[in-house]
Amino acid sequence: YKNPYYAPGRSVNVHLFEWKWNDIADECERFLGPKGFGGIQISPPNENVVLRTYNRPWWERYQPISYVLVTRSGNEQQFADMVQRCNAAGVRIYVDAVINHMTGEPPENYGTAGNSASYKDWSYPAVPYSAEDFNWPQCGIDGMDYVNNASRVRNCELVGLKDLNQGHEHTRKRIVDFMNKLIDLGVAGFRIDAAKHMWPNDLRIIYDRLNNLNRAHGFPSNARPYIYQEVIDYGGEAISRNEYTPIGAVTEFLAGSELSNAFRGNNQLKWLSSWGPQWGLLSHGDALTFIENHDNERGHGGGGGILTYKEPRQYKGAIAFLLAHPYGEPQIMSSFDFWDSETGPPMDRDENIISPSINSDGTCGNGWICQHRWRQIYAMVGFRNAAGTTGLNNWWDNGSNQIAYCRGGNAFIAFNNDNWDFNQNLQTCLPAGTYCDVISGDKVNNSCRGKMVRVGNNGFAQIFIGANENDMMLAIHVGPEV
Ligand code: LM2
Ligand code: CA
Repeated sequence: YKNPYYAPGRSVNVHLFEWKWNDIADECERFLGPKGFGGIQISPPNENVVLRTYNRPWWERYQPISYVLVTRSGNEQQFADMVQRCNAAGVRIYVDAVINHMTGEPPENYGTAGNSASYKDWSYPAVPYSAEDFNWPQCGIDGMDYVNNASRVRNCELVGLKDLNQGHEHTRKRIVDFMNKLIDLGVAGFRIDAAKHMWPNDLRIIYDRLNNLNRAHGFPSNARPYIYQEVIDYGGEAISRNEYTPIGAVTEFLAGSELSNAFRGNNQLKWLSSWGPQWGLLSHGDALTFIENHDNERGHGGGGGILTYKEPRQYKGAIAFLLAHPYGEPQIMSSFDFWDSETGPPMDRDENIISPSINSDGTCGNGWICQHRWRQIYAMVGFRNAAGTTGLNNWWDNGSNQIAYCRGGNAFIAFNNDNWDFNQNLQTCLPAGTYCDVISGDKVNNSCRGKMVRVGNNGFAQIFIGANENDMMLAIHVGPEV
């Protein structure tokens, strides 16, 4: 369950938060495929409650009404078409699976596929679920439970959301059928939402009943779905992320908090020479790493202090480090613009999600940030693919915030987070030649719009990153520039 089954030569999972299936299919063909991306995390595809009262917040999608594949992102046929086209473009799809709970206290009780539910009767007829499928007696999770009561965290309601009993066979069967339907449609795996709120043993039974990945979509035989479980664990709670690593990969929230801290200048970059498990992070094969997710970029999920697109210079630095370093299976966020923490995606008067527009410079409009289309970010996907499975070598630092390292003999990166220029003659580990820095500019028609770096016969090159440059990093690698 820990292999994302990326197509050969690809890496990096991008969360296309609240995107529509048709737009994702287009994006796979016109951008993500050509740029070497490995996969996409999509928003929950199953029917969710419609919260018109709150002006359709993004979080309505974390309140399931049924497992019918109709949401504001599209219907089942559009979903199937997306998976087909993305897999054909070499890009995998991972589903955000909301299986811990159903809806919360209603103002409204109907869903995006037109089905209704009755919260007060514990009734979700379109699944169907009734009272016996939920944990009983009803209870709520309070703050102290996280510190000292693992059973309540798992058996009581998370923010009042009706809590499913995954130990109950009928419930389990509905969940397994839902997930297997998605696997048969060609998805490569799942983000398990709120995994901390479910018993690892129940989850293991569910995972073991999942089908192998669909060979008709290009997966090898006997391939198990990639499973990354969302467990927020900064330490000090009754439930540890280590309870979940025996059954699948786990989201490593410490990666984002530590790198945000360092690239904000609150910790020297030189210490990153030991980045990975020595920092208290999960072992490499267990970790899904990221800077921010859809919760903590907007202060939900206990978030705060995490770098986001709103602080672009430090943010791009942190992402470049995450993608350049061999540790972990990295994911990046692709957001819509927001000014408060509840607002949903850009929508028209009929509450349909508005598609991102693509500007002539390749960036997005219509309220979409599309971090994955920022040159400094997609260039680092190319860097990671060029680096492949090589390790980290030739670490250099200046004793504070200027660092550099190689990935085998394929790639070299340098960072300057000091307030003076970086100007050093360094070993790049690359074959002699002239390279185009992928951070400062694309290579267009064989001409480099960014900085040129001349690597001599001994592998050394003069590396310069001015303190006032737009970006704090410089990256060069063998192979194609994209
Ligand atoms: C998650 N991971 O464990 C998701 O990443 C996170 O986005 C979800 O919360 C959460 N778990 C449940 O799937 C979001 C959002 C909450 C929101 C819930 C449900 O962060 O604020 O809660 O989705 O939509 C909302 C209200 C809350 C209310 C609740 C139930 O904000 O005040 O609680 O609905 O009505 C009374
Ligand atoms: Ca639960």
